[in-house]
Amino acid sequence: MKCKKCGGKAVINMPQHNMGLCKDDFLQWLPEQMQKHIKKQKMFTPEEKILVAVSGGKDSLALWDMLNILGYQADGLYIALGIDEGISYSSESQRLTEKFANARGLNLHVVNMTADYGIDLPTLAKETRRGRDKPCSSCGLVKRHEMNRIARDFGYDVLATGHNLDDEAATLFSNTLQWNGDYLIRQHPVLAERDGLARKVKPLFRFYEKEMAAYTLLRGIEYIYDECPFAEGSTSTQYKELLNQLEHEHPGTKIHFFTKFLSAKKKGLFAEPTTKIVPELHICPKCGQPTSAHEICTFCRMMDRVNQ
Ligand code: Q46
Ligand code: ZN
Repeated sequence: MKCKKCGGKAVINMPQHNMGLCKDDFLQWLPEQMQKHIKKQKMFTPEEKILVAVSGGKDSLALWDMLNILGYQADGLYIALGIDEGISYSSESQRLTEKFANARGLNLHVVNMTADYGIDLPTLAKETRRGRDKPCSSCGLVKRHEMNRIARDFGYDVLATGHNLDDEAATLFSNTLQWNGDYLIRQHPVLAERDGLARKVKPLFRFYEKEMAAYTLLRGIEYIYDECPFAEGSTSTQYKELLNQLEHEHPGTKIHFFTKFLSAKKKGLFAEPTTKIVPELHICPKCGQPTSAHEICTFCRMMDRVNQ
């Protein structure tokens, strides 16, 4: 296959775009495309300070790399959850994230659950009995709380995460199967800032996982190959496999599914209903962060319970 731009040897075939590209053209094309979507979706401007949530995986490291190449002021945030039973998932992903940041002289914030809160995530989930065998619901809660806290305390304008098209399509698939109206209304690559919650953006929302893997490989970025051990057998992994089968038969399925959902929303398909779906927020008296819970926020209540 030939590169559509220069006629050289293509290293990646992207049937959904009806094009293949050589290494140099692909490494130029991807950040350019991302820049285009950042502008189009009004995610942030070059004057704004960005906090990138980095996990040590390919997507978040590639995102941080591209923002850096494009000249944005982007610092990283790594949350050490302490998932180290069996395989050293957390310590290895932290090592790779720090290596990446040091090699480029980038600023990285590290939150360490054990050092900062005295408990690692798997123990926290067990002790508070949130989620029967998987700590994912506590994990989501901790990550949201800590990302927002660091963004607020250090004055970042926007919080960026490395969700790619495969992640977004799988989430949309799940929300559609359950007709989860609240989530469908809120699913978007840009969530505006409100009531003390930082603006959240997903600059990779148009890119296939395959493209992100190719980017990190071609850029020589070292990342953690293993998935979090708790991701195994999750429904979102199953939905991704199903969508991959469809994509294989009908290239473009995922990108159409997600981008047409966004256009349908723009045309008013999921107009805000008259009843309040987005809950009112108030400030948690303990940590000062916004919450929809009564009085003390869920994060602080969870921490109180384990510290009792
Ligand atoms: S939620 Fe669950 Fe993930 Fe947290 S515990 Fe692992 S699989 S990392 S995105
Ligand atoms: Zn709180």
